[in-house]
Amino acid sequence: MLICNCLAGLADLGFRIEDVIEQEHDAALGNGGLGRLAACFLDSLASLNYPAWGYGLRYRYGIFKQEIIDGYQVEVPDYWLDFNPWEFPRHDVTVDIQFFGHVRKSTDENGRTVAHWEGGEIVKAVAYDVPIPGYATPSTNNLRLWSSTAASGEFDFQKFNNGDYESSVADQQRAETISAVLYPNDNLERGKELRLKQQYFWVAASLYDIVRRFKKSKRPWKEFPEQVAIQLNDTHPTLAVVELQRILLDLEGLEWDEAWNIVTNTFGYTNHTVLPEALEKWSVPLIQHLLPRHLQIIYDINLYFLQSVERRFPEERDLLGRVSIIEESQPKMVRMAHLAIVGSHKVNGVAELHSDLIKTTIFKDFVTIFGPDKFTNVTNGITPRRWLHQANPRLSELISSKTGGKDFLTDLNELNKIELYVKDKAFRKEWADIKLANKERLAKHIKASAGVTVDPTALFDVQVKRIHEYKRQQLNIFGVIHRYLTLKAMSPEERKKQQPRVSIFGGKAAPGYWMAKQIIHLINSVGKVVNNDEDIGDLLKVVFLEDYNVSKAEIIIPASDISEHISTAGTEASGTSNMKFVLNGGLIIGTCDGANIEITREIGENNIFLFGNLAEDVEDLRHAHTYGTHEIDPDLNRVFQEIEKGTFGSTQDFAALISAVRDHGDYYLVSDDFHSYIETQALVDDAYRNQEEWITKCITSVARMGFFSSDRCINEYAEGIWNIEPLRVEKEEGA
Ligand code: CR1
Repeated sequence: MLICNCLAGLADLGFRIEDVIEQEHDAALGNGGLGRLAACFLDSLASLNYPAWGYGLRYRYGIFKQEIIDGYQVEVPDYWLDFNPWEFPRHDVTVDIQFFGHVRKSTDENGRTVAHWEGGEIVKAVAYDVPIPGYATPSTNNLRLWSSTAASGEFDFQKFNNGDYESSVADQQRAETISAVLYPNDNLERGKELRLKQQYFWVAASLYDIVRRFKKSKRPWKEFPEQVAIQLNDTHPTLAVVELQRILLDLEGLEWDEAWNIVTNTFGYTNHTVLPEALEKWSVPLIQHLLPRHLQIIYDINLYFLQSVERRFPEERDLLGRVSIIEESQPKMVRMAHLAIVGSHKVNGVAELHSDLIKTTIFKDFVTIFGPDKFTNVTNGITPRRWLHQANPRLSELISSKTGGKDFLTDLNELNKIELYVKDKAFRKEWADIKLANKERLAKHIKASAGVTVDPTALFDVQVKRIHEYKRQQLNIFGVIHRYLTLKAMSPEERKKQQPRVSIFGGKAAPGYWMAKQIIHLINSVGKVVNNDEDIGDLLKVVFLEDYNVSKAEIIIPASDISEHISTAGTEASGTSNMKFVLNGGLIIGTCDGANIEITREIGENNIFLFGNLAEDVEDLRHAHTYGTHEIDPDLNRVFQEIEKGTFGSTQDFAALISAVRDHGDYYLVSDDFHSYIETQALVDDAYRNQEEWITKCITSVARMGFFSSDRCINEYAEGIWNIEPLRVEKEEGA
């Protein structure tokens, strides 16, 4: 009903709804899978009627806009907030946040030492609320984003009138800097003071909000963990553990043990990566300077923790150093993951392999200390509302016609009903038509944005995600070059028998990640040569789509035949686009990594193209590269020689990509996996030629994807970690 009214209302005003929708800007709040997972979770929480809020920072400049100029990535600021009709400024909801200063201790009337954090500076946090409506329910949750401003809210008129214009606005500007910009790294941490300021600003404002709401209920503090669950989405908000302990201890007057019991029963911690360069550490002097009281509390948490470990494991002297929250380096560092584990009652990974890996590698000692029950797995999921219904309306419609309505959008296991139609001619025809239409739409987009003409009947091979060496876009582009060389060496007759392919790439490189930027440059350079080679024609096209984001994903994902999830085994915690691609009727070529493994288990190994070494072999292979001989795969060597000949232009730019594999230990095992990658890509070509079989694989896979709904995932968090139940809400009619 509502949508009809909107259509009619807009028409009266002389607008088309499509044009109005086009005006909406993607939220620029995240880098990659971590943020997008949170967005799926918010959708599920509201749709399942869980009373839950999201908290974050209202970045003035979120993730940058990517332009490709002469084959290179150029970063441009994205003014996403200039038009954002979804946010509600809440000037009535503000919190004063303190930084710097010093700690004074006093003794109260009971002889108890009380800490007072004094001095320093105050910055004001202002709430901006973004409503999160659930699907087919009146429930609407809230995403509260904090924006920073000077505590006075206006600049110093005294200074201004005295002609000191510059310093009159300086305070305001310094305060606003805190929420000004999102650090654009995915899976990489750099210990910058401003980032630590952002983290504390965000968690302090959010906790103040949560505590204020709890105090209104007038319940005793011991009930706090029954009323409130806080999930740490990676370690970035871990200071919340310390902040809650500070509130309970210094402001509410609780004893240490009572407070700590409340804290640890409130928090849960989700680990999203095992990459060492992504594990957060903050220097002790930096925390001391910015948050002097918090550093004292961190030291106390660590002291009591290490004392308890020592009591239980008196013989194991090394253990204390390994699990300590403080790393005894120069300077000393606070290990945020250790703090998050010690401060939480549950720790989870995001796919089975990943959850096993954290238990046996980076957090092994903590399993010994806390026991295995503290560690659990919650495999990631995606919302079918956005990633099927919205992104692929025709497929959603077809599924709905066979499953008896839209129930599959709230119970994704309903998808299994379509397996009954796998042999149904009309169903298969409509299925194939939808895929072709989606590919035609993408072909148009490719023409408009990259200027390349592609044949929509070719096999569309897609890798879209952040550019990172561990995700191995370099393996993909080396494979593309190998394909090009193989085609070039063929006679025209032989070429005619080959499966035409369009290799589509998209993704942003962190501005400071030089190697990732070289990968983008190589992809574009290869495209330039291949796409203009008349011998090759439509047999191979290589496209880099600029500025990959959620809106582009909604066009790209439904148009994929095969998508690439080819990280070095053990490095991709889960991946979530793998789920989106399969749900949209595309197959996967992938390594035994992250959620690929569970996708295989669900859809069947005949419906996925797996290749490469296993996680359990990675350590030995790396060791062999360093200490033994490292023979580069001969096909890969041919690729390297071609690049070095200058076939794709500037050899200098690409030298580092080659030497990372050939001379510097090949940390990501590109050479080790190259042969099986190429062989498996040949299997993909063969399989695609048999369209009937291919469509059967696609339909079967979609039918078996029910497990990967973020609704299942959120229910697991609710039951296993938060101990909350959904509210009973009348279902909305006609949704
Ligand atoms: C992982 O790299 C996972 C998402 C969401 C990322 C990716 O494999 O799907 O998290 N990790 O769980 C991350 O961003 C900081 O860590």
